[in-house]
Amino acid sequence: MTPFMKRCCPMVVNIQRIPLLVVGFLLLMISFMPADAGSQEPVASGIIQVELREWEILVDETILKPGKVTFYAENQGSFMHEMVVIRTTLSADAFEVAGSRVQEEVIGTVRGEIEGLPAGKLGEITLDLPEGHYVLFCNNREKGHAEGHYQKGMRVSFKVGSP
Ligand SMILES: [Cu+2]
Repeated sequence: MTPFMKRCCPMVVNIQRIPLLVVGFLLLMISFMPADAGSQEPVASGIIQVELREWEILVDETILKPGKVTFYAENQGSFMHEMVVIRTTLSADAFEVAGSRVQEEVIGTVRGEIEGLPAGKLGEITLDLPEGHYVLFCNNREKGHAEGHYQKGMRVSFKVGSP
């Protein structure tokens, strides 16, 4: 068998697979079509991506459907961080602080947290969240720093329920 023949045979097989490829492509197209483009509906995925760094927390979704929500957090900074999920009526920048740390039990209900996430590491947690206003924040502090991570800006709001 010549090298050409060897290359030729897989092509014959590929031609027979074309109808399957077309069906697969169409299914892919349908799955990417937005159900209701431009609306402010809560996202259905129940997944929220979180980036932690000095000194901010970024999220890719700010409105989620009630129920199971999985947080994928990545520490993109160079300090150790954490991610506390709290349900509270207070805005993200209005928390009571004592000794450069947020008084978690005073400001709302802690629903869960990823503790001690080292620089460059990923953390994951799934929580069952009822409707409400939530804040993600980091409650770490550095020795010798007057302000804790929360005070330096590591906090962000999100909502569970209708916009
Ligand atoms: Cu932090």
